[in-house]
Amino acid sequence: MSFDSELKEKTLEIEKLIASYLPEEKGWAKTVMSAMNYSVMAGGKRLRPMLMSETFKMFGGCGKEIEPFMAAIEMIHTYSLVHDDLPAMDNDEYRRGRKTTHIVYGEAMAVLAGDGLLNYAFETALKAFELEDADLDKCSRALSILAKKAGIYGMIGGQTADIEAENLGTDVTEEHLLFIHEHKTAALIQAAMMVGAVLGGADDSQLSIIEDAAYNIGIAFQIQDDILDVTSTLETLGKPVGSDEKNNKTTYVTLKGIDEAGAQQKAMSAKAIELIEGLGRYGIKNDFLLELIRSLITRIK
Ligand code: GRG
Repeated sequence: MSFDSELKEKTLEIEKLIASYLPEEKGWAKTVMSAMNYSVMAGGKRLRPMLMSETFKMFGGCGKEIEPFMAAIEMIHTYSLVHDDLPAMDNDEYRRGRKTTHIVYGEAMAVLAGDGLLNYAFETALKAFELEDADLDKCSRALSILAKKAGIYGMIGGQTADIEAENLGTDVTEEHLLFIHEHKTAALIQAAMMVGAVLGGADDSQLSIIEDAAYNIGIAFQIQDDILDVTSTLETLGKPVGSDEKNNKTTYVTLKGIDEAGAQQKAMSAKAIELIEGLGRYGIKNDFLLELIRSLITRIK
């Protein structure tokens, strides 16, 4: 099967899995559940659950405990998008080719849907502990990675630094920008791959290789996001382009120019591939995962 067909098939399977963990829309709080489901089921590449499941398989994982964690990370990712699109943050009208949650449900309900998704992510991940034969030690290590990488020492910390960097203009240094990218973007990609590795049975030194590889993937992914914000279109991306300029954001592209940003993106992707290929010495390999990382270098959305 070609990589593209396999990617399509796996994305559909992940969509189904995520849908099976979403709340039923009923009762007096039905509106928030409906806004949560609208946001999660709006599409998206499902990259984080896919990286998680492929890393899990790479380490020989085969149980069901990965599934609640896959749904949980997509819920956390989606909440971050819902909140990021709010008028108080990026104020965007389109995401994943659809109207953003606050445009459809109003601002108050979008705040609550984001909060709901973040909390429900942990309610969902905890379901892994209830599975028969669950390895509770691995599950609690995985949960702790997920919580930390999504929080103030991870994604929320990165978003804070990002918001404060707006309007600093040329005073934003490369070091500052790297902190933002590492925390806002790479942290959740690290969480995805590290949760997969821990549940799959990686030891500490292998886990640290995965953390490093995911760091490189995360920064490369963000640089490509910055490039697409300048070079793509609303139709292709499903969200507005020129958003960084609108919000006065310093990005790799404004700091280094498109060519150097592109070269750095490729170098970091190559580093990630080299680190993962290095695990081959332990007999740990997954060709689909490597192909997936390669595909991010040339992604157009
Ligand atoms: C509100 C705490 C909080 C955090 C927001 C996600 C985020 C942090 C901001 C959104 C803007 C942005 C450029 C984030 C960097 C990560 C990123 C490129 C997200 C988009 O991820 P994709 O491309 O989205 O995987 P899909 O829609 O495919 O799932």
